Amino acid sequence: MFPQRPDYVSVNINDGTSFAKSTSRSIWRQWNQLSRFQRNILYFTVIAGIILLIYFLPGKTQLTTVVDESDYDSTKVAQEHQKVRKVQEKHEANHGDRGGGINVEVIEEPEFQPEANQVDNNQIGEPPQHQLQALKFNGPKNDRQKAVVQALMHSWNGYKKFAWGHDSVKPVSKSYHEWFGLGLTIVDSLDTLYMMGLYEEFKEGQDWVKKNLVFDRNRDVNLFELTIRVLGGLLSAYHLSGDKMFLEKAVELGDRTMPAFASPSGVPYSDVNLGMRIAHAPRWNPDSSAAEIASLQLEYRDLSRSSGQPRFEQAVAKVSEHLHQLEKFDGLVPIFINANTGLFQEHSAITLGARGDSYYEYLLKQWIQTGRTIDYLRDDYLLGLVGTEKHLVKRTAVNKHLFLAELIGASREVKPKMDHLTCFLSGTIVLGVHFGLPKEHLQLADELINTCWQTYAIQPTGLAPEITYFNIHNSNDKNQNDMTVKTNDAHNLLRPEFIESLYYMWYFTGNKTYQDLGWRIFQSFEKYSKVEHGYTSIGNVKNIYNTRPRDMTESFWFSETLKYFYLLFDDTRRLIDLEKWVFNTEGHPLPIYES
Ligand code: DMJ
Repeated sequence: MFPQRPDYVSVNINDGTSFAKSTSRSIWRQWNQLSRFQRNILYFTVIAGIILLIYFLPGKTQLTTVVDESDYDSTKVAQEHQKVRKVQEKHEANHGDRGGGINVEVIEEPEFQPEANQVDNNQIGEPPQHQLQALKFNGPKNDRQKAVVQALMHSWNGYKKFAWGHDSVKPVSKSYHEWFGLGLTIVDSLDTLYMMGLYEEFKEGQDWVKKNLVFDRNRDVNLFELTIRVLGGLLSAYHLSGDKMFLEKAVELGDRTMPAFASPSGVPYSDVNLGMRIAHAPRWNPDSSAAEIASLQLEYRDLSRSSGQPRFEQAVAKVSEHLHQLEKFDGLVPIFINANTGLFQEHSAITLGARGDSYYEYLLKQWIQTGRTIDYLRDDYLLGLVGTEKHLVKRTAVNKHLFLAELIGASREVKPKMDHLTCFLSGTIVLGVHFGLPKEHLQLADELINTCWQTYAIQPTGLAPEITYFNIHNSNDKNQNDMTVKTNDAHNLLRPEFIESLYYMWYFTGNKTYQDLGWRIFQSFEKYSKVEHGYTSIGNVKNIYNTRPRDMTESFWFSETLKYFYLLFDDTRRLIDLEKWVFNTEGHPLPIYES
């Protein structure tokens, strides 16, 4: 027989000691004596209490996206805006009034729906956190993305068949090209394969890196190219897949490059021998390139923070700080700098194309990578734009197309030519504006997009040449199209910069026109660059009957051009969340830290 349960709950108030002793037994006894109704009331009370607790607890327990967004809007960006305004005011006198309307409308924010769980790992000087979770991507979602994946697979298969383990495939002669001897195409492709959901192919690359990627060869390599392609590729693969092996390889590589920073000025030498662990200036020139020494910082900082070894970040931060205090030409830098003296070659050219480009790009991106906490990086970026607008922005005589000229020699003579490389700038600008920099920059971004598009559209192949010259003097002939391409500049190397900018424009505006322009270019690659075993650089964009295939697929076709196409055709626009990731100059995403 069960003892009869009382209809009430009795609470005994004892002194502390006896209560402690008998607590568990008496609670259990009392619990058994409760009626079902009384138990249900208690259940309900406890559950309601827990819900209330969760609801009213401060900060992180709320939906993170909501918290992040309100933080973002109300405080940080507003403060940054103010600071930036100050820099702007300081240099107001330098601003040119360009007139014309702004066509870019930033920023219609779509709701963020992460496809992949993204993990923050923002410790420095602390033991490395290796519990990175693998991110998951679900593959192409529409016909355009599927076409890009097909193109990637077509190239990848050619590389596998004729060049596996070598730097690049030569898809026409069915052979390979060796540059560093580091399997560049594999390392550069890893994160693209991963983002496209091509896990089998990713695994092939991962296995190769694990077993075959070694850095002990007695061979000179270019520090910048090595950093953006190999170090960036390894780090990105590490962050996406969570495989520590990639980080270990990256640390070993970082170690072997450190002699490059042992110059009297701290400005790195351009070439490093990984096997011998020695570094030197290039054989053909005593200087390093400004863009090259200023475009290592995202990778080395990330290496330090991921590995817990601060020396990598320290070495590159010193370079940035050194550059910051050098005198510039209204924020613009000459493209050569001497590693021994630490001084610019003052009479070298000024350009946002080759050897200048990513100096400006990394000022902004470093600022973003460090949670927008290092003001001088943002300020130098803004000054660079001020100088660009004052000295480099020019217009063609007939059609008034905006382009960015180069300045040559001590007299800073204007040379009306622009590299395709310069087309990266629109994307960088719109990224900066998203993070609170002055919206006025959008006009430059927009007009440059239009001009870059023209460099594609006016060619019979629909592909842009490496370099375009602009007519700035003769406005008499109303029929001339203002742009000319010299025979030696008519090649197309499958470069990414314009597609990259289209992606950023699409990401921040949601304007489908950018996708459509990209699709037209993609089709031109299909028509004029595709060969039986991949895609090749061509020597001539000006003649559809004589494109002169060059028999070369640069690894940035895999790491950037195809990746940015894929992201451009992502209708959700949030496959990679730019609040959390920043792309290095080779298209490898790295995490954004809080500071
Ligand atoms: C890439 O290696 C990088 O984008 C670099 O910043 C410039 N050149 C190529 C692509 O064109």
